[in-house]
This record gives sequence, structure tokens and C-alpha cells, in this order.
Amino acid sequence: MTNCLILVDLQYDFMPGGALAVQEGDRVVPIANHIMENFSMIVSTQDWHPADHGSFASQHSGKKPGDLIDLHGLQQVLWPDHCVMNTEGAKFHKDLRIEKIQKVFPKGQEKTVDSYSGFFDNGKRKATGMHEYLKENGVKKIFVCGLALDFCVKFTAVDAKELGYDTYLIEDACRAVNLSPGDDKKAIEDMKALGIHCISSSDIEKYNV
Ligand code: VGL
Ligand code: ZN
Repeated sequence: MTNCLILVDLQYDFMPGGALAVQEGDRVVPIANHIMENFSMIVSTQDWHPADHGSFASQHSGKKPGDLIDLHGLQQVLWPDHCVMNTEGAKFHKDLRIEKIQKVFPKGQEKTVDSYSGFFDNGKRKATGMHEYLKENGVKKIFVCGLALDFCVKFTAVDAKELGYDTYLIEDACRAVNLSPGDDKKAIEDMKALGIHCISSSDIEKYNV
């Protein structure tokens, strides 16, 4: 049995100064590097959008970031342009030990649908291949950390749990967007209610067995 660490979107646009900055997002990088020491299997997601992605407020006249729209049948929060493929903002933080990542799963390339989870787009229309990959490698237990807690981290953990993995969320190795105050706490409560274990990085060795 193999345990796997999933790093979610540790990219410049989610760091302070980035296009969709998450408060203290950069603090996660050294914590993630430290956690990585405990895993033989590590994968990562990478938010990777075309410049005209439908989740960008810039693509909808009269709309601004934070507005809600219907995007081809799904409710969509509009974001500032971020993580445009092959731009600086889409790169992983330079301090992240990327050489330890076995495989990167890009997501959000299809402009008609957003993709918060590392497993599927938000309409569950297409899979990224991550589930296949983890299955092939005999993974049963998944640990998730990264950015942002209340969007891509949560969606990734929820799908992992639904797909049958024993799922652990490493709370101190995440930071939230918090569009509304308290979204971080709500995300944790929602995940706990689904049976996702929410733990601290200092306890990894207890669970990573
Ligand atoms: C994310 C909003 C839009 C995330 C990605 O990584 O949490 N959030 N795209
Ligand atoms: Zn995005």
C-alpha cells in the first residue's frame, strides 16, 4: 500500500503579489517542502488556463472578480485573470522542491468549464488522469495540502474521499481565499462532515503509516 501527497496549485498567482493572491500563500511552501520528506510518492496539480478562460471576469462584459455567473450550466465565481498557461504567474514557487514531484496534473485548460479539483473539472465531464495514475500505483491513502483551502484543496480532497481514498487534509499547509470571512473554517467543517481527516503537519508521522 502506498500513501500519496497531493500538492495543490503552489503557483505564483496564488502567492502574495500574484493575480489571485491568497493571504500568506507563500507560507505554505516551506511547510510543503518539509512534509515532502515523509513521502515516497508526491504528485501536484497546476492551475493552467488559456488566456480567454470562462472563469475570468475579463471575458464577461460588465462583470468583475467575485461576481457569480452561470457558465454553461454551472454556477461560476469570476476571478481575475490568473495562471495563464506558460506565464510567470502559472509557474510553481521557485523554492518548492519540484524535483520531488513525480507527476504534475494540469487543470482548467478547457475554457468552457472551471476545474477546482485535481481529479475532474467542475462539471465532472472530464478526468485529469490523476485517479488512474494513483490507482495504478496502488495508492489507498491521500494527504492533501496547498492553495486554496476553500477552492481547489477542498474540491480535490472531497473527490479523493468520494473516489474511496482514505483522505487527510493537512490544515496548517493550506491557506484560503476567504471571499467571505470564515470560508476557511466552513471548508474544514464541510470536509470533516464527509469523513476527511483534518490534521496538522506535526502529526503526519502518526497517520502516514
Ligand atoms: C483556484 C480559484 C480559481 C485554487 C484556482 O487554486 O484554489 N481558485 N482557480
Ligand atoms: Zn483557476
